[in-house]
Amino acid sequence: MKINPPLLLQINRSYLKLVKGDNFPRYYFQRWFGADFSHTETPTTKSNIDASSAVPISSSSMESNYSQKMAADSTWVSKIILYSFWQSSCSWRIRFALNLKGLSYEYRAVNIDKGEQFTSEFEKLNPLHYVPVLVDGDVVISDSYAILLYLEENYCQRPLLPVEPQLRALNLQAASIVSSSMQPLHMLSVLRYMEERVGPEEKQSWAKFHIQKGFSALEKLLTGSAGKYATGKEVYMADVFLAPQIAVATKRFNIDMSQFPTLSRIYDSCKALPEFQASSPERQPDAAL
Ligand SMILES: N[C@@H](CCC(=O)N[C@@H](CS)C(=O)NCC(=O)O)C(=O)O
Repeated sequence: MKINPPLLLQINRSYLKLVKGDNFPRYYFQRWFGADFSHTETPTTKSNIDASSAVPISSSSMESNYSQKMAADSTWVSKIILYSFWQSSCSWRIRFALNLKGLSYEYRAVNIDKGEQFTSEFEKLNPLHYVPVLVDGDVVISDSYAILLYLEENYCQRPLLPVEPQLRALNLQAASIVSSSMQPLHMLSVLRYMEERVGPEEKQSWAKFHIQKGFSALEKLLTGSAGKYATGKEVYMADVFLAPQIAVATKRFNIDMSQFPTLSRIYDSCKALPEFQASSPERQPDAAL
């Protein structure tokens, strides 16, 4: 049977519209064009919370080849805004994930060192006063784990979770160890609290203890599954959470990674990725170098 190509295209479009709803034009174009990682202006849209006026501290964006092509399409408007701080490892996870998925976004800097997370405008976005916050049209999400799952469900290009159940669970577990059992114990507000109540030395050894504990567990957990990346040949969610954590642990807390050979190998693989390099703190518009 001969199939008419325009008809095929139409069926494909209807199917995608069905499964992706309003995201169809963006989804369609993002599947077709690649991305690069230079900062320029990106159009934005309104959300229920007026995210555009939330923290107008400094604003830049990730623009890509495909988004320029998308901008030419009148139906497509970039929606993703990321509230981020250059040194925040939680924000770094999302910058890395967005780059891996080839999604352009507008970067809005929130200086958590200067307390900009406590403004009433930012509180509307995240009552917990933490970065990152991702705004995608009317959707506002303020936790890196939830953001990653949201991106995974709504932007299916370059999956960050494998299909195989065991490997999928392993990725979720590794990401959860980083985001629940490591980073919260050495975050800015916790260390400030400790410094005030206990002392500066204790603050550092407390952080180091919990980082080493987490890495020891992750080293054991991932040794059997790791290839180039944490769970094999492909970069997935475990890597997205692990690599920024290792970077922060070595730079800020002087953790010796030679005791964790598997994690070190995974980190080296991530460091070689342009998507990781572009997401690094020093490449962000608010980097104070
Ligand atoms: N569970 C949250 C944690 C977010 C978080 O701890 N963010 C840090 C930066 S990495 C922050 O905003 N800290 C501000 C503070 O401690 O006051 C996530 O994964 O997004």
